[in-house]
Amino acid sequence: MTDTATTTTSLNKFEKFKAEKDGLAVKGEIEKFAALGWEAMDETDRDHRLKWVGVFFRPVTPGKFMMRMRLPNGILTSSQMRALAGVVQRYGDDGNADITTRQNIQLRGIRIEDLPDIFNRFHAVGLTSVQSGMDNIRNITGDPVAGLDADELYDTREVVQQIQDMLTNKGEGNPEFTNLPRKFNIAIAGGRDNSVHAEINDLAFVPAFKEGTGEQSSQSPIFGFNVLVGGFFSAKRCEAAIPLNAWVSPEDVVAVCRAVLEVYRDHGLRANRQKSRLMWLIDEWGLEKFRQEVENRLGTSLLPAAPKDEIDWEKRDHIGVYKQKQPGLNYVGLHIPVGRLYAEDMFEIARLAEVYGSGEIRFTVEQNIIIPNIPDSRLATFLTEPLLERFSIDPGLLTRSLVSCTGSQFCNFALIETKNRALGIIKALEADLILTANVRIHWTGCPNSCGQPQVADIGLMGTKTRKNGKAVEGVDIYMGGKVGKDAHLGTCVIKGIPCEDLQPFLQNLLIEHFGAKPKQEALVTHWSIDHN
Ligand code: SRM
Ligand code: SF4
Repeated sequence: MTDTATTTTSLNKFEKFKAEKDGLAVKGEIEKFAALGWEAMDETDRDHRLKWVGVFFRPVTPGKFMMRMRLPNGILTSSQMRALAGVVQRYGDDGNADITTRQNIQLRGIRIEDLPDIFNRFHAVGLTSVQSGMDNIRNITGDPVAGLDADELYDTREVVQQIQDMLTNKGEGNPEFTNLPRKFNIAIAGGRDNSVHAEINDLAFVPAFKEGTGEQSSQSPIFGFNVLVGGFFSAKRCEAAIPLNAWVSPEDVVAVCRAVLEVYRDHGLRANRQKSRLMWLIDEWGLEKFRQEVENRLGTSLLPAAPKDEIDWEKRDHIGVYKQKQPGLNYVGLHIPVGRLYAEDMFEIARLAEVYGSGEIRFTVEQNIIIPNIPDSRLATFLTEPLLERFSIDPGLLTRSLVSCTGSQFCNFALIETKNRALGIIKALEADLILTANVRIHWTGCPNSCGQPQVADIGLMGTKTRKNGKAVEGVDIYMGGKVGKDAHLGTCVIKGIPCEDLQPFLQNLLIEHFGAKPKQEALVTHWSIDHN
């Protein structure tokens, strides 16, 4: 395989349809599609190119599309939340929304005939869903408590917005970056606890101080970021990002993103989609050549990395009430079970953010919500709001850290149902066990790993297995994922546990490895990690 895209004859079907017509071209055809209806549309436009404007055909619910937004740094306003709620509301029982593992939101039940109106509504409140799927750059994550946290090293909000503006032409769509070899993930960490899972992104920036040199040598250390590259999960291979040996000042982050993306766009491997993520190019070239090409695009040398980064805290989950750096103000993290919201919840969250806070709402990569800027004087009343009975500030120790991907309810890749099953099993485990610390359990419906089982204490990856000679839904179990300081990926420790046996299996795992105690001795079973 050579550096560049392969010849037309050997193009795979995705490269072929991208070469025939750029994905973003569908932006000008939305009225036409709305008039045609989903059944009469060209299939490639419907099933693939619409993802360039964030609209996903769902084979599981044909005619009811999903829309994936872009929310830089996971931040939105109450009017934006109301606009999203209004869209979901019109679909009755089909309408709902999910907060995603990239601090983002997806809406469900969308009808193609409503798209022109939906896009107008988004435009009116400054929302965009452009370039959020297929071979584009995903939602850019930033510190969820940026600008609120007294201990933060850098407020990531502005730079995340600048990167999105550059890559998407301020949300209108940017053809420069609509034909990447594959998806691409970017994260910027601003605090000491790596709230964004920097290590699982194709490109990540982590806080690091550099000693001044030359005339600056007498000055105090200068703030900037060490750059990580090549982190990704896929069904075939999962890798943590590796250091590029580069330190960049905050003003240079946007230019470095552009340079890395240009190198990936122009040289990333395109023949085999299983090998198209950035790390495969770094493997083929070696890190030195990749770094050199980034420098060529930048038109200047990169400084070597600072000797150490500043990620030295355990990861926080931001659930509960916390003082902000602004005196007299608080941010409150609400737990949203598996990230699922309905229209009435979304309207209510918007109302609470306006009445008690400044109207701002934030999402975390754990699929939860933060409402910032609540004055001390209003906090007590806020905490009595009925919505907090469902979206708790103090959930059970397993519920608190539960994360789940979409699963078979809406995703055709799924090998198992995830969200409802995850909630049911966690509830039963919490009823049977006394826990002393939270245990991070992540569910993902297939090896694509959208639910990030490799970062969890216990990761559950959907699979098909056999029980009593019959094919049944099961999970492969991952353990050892570490987040925050010294983050590293967990690995698969046991394969093919049938979902119907999972609750006793997890119960034993929690007792043996996480200090849980059964409420009744009789509940202890003899499943263990050695079982196979
Ligand atoms: Fe994902 C494909 C859902 C985060 C790795 N992912 C999909 C699709 C679009 C498949 C499809 O068309 O049905 C899923 C849509 C299902 C649906 O209807 O909701 C889907 N991915 C999600 C979300 C919603 C999971 C969630 O419940 O939160 C997350 C949306 C994030 C966002 O707002 O953009 C989501 N996906 C991730 C992550 C986690 C992350 O970014 O931290 C990963 C692993 C990290 C990575 O990509 O390196 C991830 N998704 C994948 C992959 C494997 C990529 C690969 O290189 O092979 C696929 C399959 C693909 O792209 O072909 C995939
Ligand atoms: Fe769908 Fe698999 Fe991603 Fe879950 S992990 S959302 S099942 S592609």
